[in-house]
Formats: sequence, structure tokens, C-alpha cells
Amino acid sequence: MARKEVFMGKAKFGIFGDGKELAQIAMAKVFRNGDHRAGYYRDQTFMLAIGEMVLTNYFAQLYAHTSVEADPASAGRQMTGHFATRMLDERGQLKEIAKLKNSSADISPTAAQMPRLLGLAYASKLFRQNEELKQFSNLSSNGNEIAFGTIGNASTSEGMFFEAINAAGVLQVPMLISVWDDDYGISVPKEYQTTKGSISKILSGFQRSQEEKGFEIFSAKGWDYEELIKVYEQAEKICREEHVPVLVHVTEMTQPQGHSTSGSHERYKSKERLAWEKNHDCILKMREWIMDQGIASPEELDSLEKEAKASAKAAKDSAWKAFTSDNQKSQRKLMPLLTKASQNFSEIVDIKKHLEQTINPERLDSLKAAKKALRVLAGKEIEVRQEIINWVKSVNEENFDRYNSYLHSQSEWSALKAEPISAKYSDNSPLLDGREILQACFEAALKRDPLIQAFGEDVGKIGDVNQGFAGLQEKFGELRVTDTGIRECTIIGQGIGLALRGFRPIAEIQYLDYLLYAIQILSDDLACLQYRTKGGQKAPLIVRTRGHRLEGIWHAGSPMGMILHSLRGMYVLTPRNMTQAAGFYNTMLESDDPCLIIECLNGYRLKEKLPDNIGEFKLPLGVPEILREGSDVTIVTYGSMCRVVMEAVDDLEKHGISCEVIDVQTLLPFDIHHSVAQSIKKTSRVVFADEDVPGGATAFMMQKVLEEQHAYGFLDAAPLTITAKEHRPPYASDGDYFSKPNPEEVFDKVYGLIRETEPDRFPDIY
Ligand SMILES: Cc1ncc(C[n+]2csc(CCOP(=O)(O)OP(=O)(O)O)c2C)c(N)n1
Ligand SMILES: [Mg+2]
Repeated sequence: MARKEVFMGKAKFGIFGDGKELAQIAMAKVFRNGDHRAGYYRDQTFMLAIGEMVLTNYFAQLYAHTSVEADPASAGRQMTGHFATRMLDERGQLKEIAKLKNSSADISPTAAQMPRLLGLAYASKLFRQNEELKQFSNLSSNGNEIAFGTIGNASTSEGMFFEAINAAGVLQVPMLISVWDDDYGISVPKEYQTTKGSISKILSGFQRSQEEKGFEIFSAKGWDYEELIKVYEQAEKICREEHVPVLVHVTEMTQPQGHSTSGSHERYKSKERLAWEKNHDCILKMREWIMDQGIASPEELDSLEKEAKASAKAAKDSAWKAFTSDNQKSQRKLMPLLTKASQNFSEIVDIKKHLEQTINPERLDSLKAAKKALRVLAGKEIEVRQEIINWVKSVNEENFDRYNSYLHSQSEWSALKAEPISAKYSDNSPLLDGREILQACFEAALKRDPLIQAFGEDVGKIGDVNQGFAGLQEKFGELRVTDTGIRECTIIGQGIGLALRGFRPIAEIQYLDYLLYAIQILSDDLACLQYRTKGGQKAPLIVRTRGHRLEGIWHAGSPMGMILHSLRGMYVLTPRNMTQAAGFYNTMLESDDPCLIIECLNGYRLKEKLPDNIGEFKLPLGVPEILREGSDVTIVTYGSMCRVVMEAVDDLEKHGISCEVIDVQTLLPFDIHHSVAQSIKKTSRVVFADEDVPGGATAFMMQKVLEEQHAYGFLDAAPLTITAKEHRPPYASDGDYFSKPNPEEVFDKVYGLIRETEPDRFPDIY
């Protein structure tokens, strides 16, 4: 039915779970309250069977109905087959998820449900093993929850599948992953996907034994109900009771209508295969089994099927009716206005007619018509013109909520609403290494909130490579401050899953250069979670990393443009020293937004004064700090570049050039009160400086300041950027000096900028 809707043009795209129904019924029988799912687009039967989706929801998503009530998973934002439950209440706080059946929000990239699945399972281990967490009975019942994963056979070819499987085996977490195996990934058969053509066969080395921990691995045929039930019952018991990860390989599944609505499988499946699929369709097989068992007669089954069809049709019709009537509400208000306007303007008669004749009109059709009508009415002093303008304004507001809201948290815990608290110092505030400032901040945090977790490569025993967590594993135990394998993508997934289940994780990526291994999952899963569920789920994960400047091609990177372009939905904080970093950690640990905090890799040994209120002071986001006041030029920078710029500015001052230096502190959000524009008003010149490539984050800052802050009109000279070279910085001090901006380069460029207007006062140096 849904497929037909697509072919009739009532929906854009269809991808369905037919051929995979029976295993999902079996899985649903062992899925209990408190459990979590991370799966993919074939799971419609499972979602219906656990009662977390009704058929009208299913059709509402197919049509892209933007109402949360109609499509609770995504409010029309996700294409069909992207399931999710609403885990947050109206205020945006977690519901009592230990008592609910939960599904994390699906995403389209194949296998990208795996990293998050690991974290969802890891949470159970922590709830069971950490006594301090027993109080959170709203989040977990003693860690009894299983994280159920589903994945297609071909998607197991992805690297992150293997990374997550290995990590789950190491961590021994209750993760029950089902592979729906239909022998194909779109048109590509298993010979091209999997060694030996079987994922359970090649994973058999993971099988646990008496002596060694590992996985329990089962397989079952997708059309054999008794076998499926038996396997899932065993799998559940081992997984839930012993916290052993389990893989269930469900083979001999079919895909009766091909992969999706965008192509037919007759193009790539042989006649024999198509015939086999027909005979092994799991609904057909189930029917045979029911009759063999004498559970129901063919007539009874016929009538059940008839009923099912009728109820599906009724659900489809009612979802369509609700969708179209909601969609056309604003158009109904516009029509009389167009009628009124068309009395005097014949062009508007045509615009109106065109809109009336549009089949299944969408919101864009009426907005287009209104805007075209307003072009005709431009400059005309008639009442209806204002009425149409008001209509446009009001639909724009409504549509902003429908299509653009929830990029970030909109709750009272939004990081932007945090009350700042200044750092306090007294006469005996000690001067410490930067890393010790951070360590004091983390210690206070771990003491304050048992849900705070820190983990990553080398974070546990040695307290990270720069010792920000030094000694804290000893104090708080291995479950709170934890080493992980070298696996950036699933370190982030571990954090996402934990955060979804109510933890406050700090996941560490050892160096900024290695964020590339995790950027996909950060972008596809974490950054868009609130958005794609329209506030139905959140994962306030703090990603901690360090970078900008140290040594060599892979330890000195500052790929800020890449980050800014791919992580909208997260906040990106770039503190220049460890005190600022601590202030941001304190702010973010109390907010419910995810963020990336980038510490300066060359700052851990520099001396800083320890604030007396290290565990409490909070820095606001989007509020720059003026590091030096000046009148000739505004220099906008952040992170490690602050020190480079300050050195240059000292020299410039000696030559009579007065610079105002602004550390923007956070790139997302960027200078929310437009203080850079205020500064340019005074200096009339602006320089954007950082260590990214040309056109990277400096271009981002320039767009913000010139366009968004309207600073263009205050400028008397062309804006300037100072950046690193286009290549990565070679090893050693000279490699750095000739690749990254240095104080002499900053001096020369700023001097040159000032010389442009006062060549007599500032003679040519070279
Ligand atoms: C990273 C990525 N690459 C490609 C695609 C396009 N794509 C969508 S589904 C699919 C095949 C998946 O096959 P399988 O995992 O066996 O699941 P099935 O559809 O057979 O159930 C592909 C290639 C995608 N969604 N994500
Ligand atoms: Mg497949």
C-alpha cells in the first residue's frame, strides 16, 4: 500500500520491511520495558509489535506530516522507515525510560547505528556495576536492559560494524545484534560483501568459550518461526543475565518488492532466486506453520488477512486526510486574500488559478503564490497587500518551527541559557600547570555528579596523555574514568549511547587530527539528533580533544572549517587556556547540548592561577573576550593563536600601532552580541587570524561579522585573513614556523594594512 502511495506521487520515497517480518515478531517478544533499540529502515514490524508505532504514524512519516503527534519519530523530518520513540517530555527532560520501550532515532548511513548501540549497551553495564548509580531507578533497573541492534547483511561490510563488534566483545556489554540477511545489499550479492558469504561464519572467532570471554553467536532462518523464537529466547537470557554480547544471524530472508521504490530487483536477481524468494516468504511460511499446527484454518487466516488489509487501508486513509488537511490549512486562509487581490489585478487571477489547479498542494505552493502576488502588489496602497504580507509572516514563523527548529536544545537547560559565574581568586590562589587546573575541574565534576563519565584512549590509568585526569581513576574507580581501545568512531558512539540513557559523558578524542575518524558519526548521529527527532531525543555528550599546535603533520592540525561545516547542531568551543576550558566544561556539564571542546595542545604546562571556585564558575557561550583594547585595527582570533597574536601586538605597539585583540572563545555560537562589529566601528579595520587553511574558519568568521553583524559599512580597508598554509605543518619548529601563522607574519600583515592609509608614518620595511 505504501509503495503505491509513492508511485501515485503522494509520497516521495518508500523503503519497507517486507520479507523481514517474522524475525522481528520474535525479537519483539523478548524486548522488555527499559530496553533500547538502534536499528535501521527494515524494522517496521518490530516497531508495530512492541506497540511503539501505530499504522497511522507509519503513513504519516511516509507523507512527511510535520506534526509530532502524527509522526512522533521525526515530525515529518525523516524519510520513511526511520523509527524513534519520544524519550523526552514536554520540558525536554528524559522520561522514566527504565519503564518504557525505547528506540534511538534511526539514521540512513549504513551501519551508523552501531557506534550508538555500543553506548546504549555500555550504559547497562555501568548501571549494574556502579553502586552509586542504583539511585537512578528512572533510568535503569539495575542494568537489566538490553540494547537491541538490527543491521542489514551488506551493511556489516562497513568498518564501524567491526569496530563496534570488537568493542562490545572487549567491554562485555548486553548488546544483542541481529543481522537481517537477505543475501543482497541493493543489487550487490553477498559474494561481494562478506568473506565466505556469511557474517556469523567469519565472526566465529568471537565466540566465547569456557576459558575466554567473547560473543554468543546464533543463527536462524528468517522464515522458521519456531527456530526464531527459540533462538531469541536463548539470546535474550544470556545477554540480559550475563551481560554477554550476542549476535543473531537471521538468514534466508527475502525482499519481495526489491530494495526500495527507486528500482526493481528483477534487474539483478535471477529467475531462480526470485522463485525461491516467493516460496520462502516468511508470511507464507508462517501461514503454513499455523495450518500445520492446527492453530487456525485457512478460512480463519483469510479473514484475518482481510481484516488486516482493511485496517491498514483505514489507517492510510486517515493519515492522508490528516496530512492534507493540516498541510492546506494556511492555503485556505490565503485563498480569500488572493480572491480579493485578483479583483483589481489580472495577474493575480492566474496565480490563484494555478494554485487552485495544483494537485495535492504543499505548503510551498501557497507561499510561492503569495510571494508572486506580492510582487504584483508592490508599491500599491491597498489593504489586501498588508493582509498577504501578514499571512507570509505568520506562515514563515510556523514553518520555521516545522522545518528549522531544534537544531540545538530549546529546553531550560540550553547551554545558551546558562547563568555565567565568574572565576574567583584570592591572595593564596596557587599558580599551577594548565593541566592541573583541568584536573581540579574534572575532580570537582566527578565528585559532584555520579552520572559524569570520562573515557578515551589513555584516559584511565595515566589520566590522559597530558594528565588532565591524572589520579582520578584511582580516586573514582575504573568505571568512572576509563581507558578505551583505539577506536575514535565508537568512542563517540559510546558517548552518544550513554548520553541518550541519562549519563553525562566526556568522551575523549586524543588529538584533534584524529577527529576525522569520528567526524562522520558526530555529524550524522550526534549533531542532528535533536533536530531529526524535533526535540524527541537528546544526547548531551561532551567531546573533549586537543589540538591546533604541537609538532608534525598529525599533531598540529586545526581543521576548524571542517568542524564548523559538519557539526552544526553541536557547540564548538575553543578556549585559549585551561581556565577558560574549565569554565566551559562547567557550563556544558549542566546544559543539555552536545559540544566539542578543543584544548590548546601546547598549553598544558603553562602556568595559570587556579580559581577558588574551580568546580562552579561557568563561562557563557558566544561571548568574546577583549584581550587588548586598541584603536587602529581589530584582530579576531581564538585558541592557541591568541598567544601568537598577542606577541605580535606587543611589537606593533612599539611601532605605534594600536590593536584591539578579540578572543571569540567559541566558534559555534559565534559572538552572539556582535561585539566584533562594535570594535570595528571604532577601528575601521579587521583581521581574522587562525591556524586553519585559507578559507577555513577565518572565512566563517568573516561571513558572520561582515554579513550577519553588518560590519561591512564600518570598514575603511579590505578585511584581511591570516591563516596557515594549505598544506599540513611539517615536523619541528621550522616546519611549524613556515606553515602556521607566526608573530612576525602577523606583524607584517597588520603593519601593511595600516601602512596602506598612512604610508608616510609607516615606511616600507622590505
Ligand atoms: C554509508 C551508506 N552508503 C550507501 C548507502 C545507500 N544504501 C542504502 S541501503 C543500502 C544497502 C544495504 O543493504 P543491507 O545492509 O543488506 O540491508 P537491506 O536493505 O538488504 O535490508 C545502500 C547501499 C547508505 N544508506 N549509506
Ligand atoms: Mg541485505
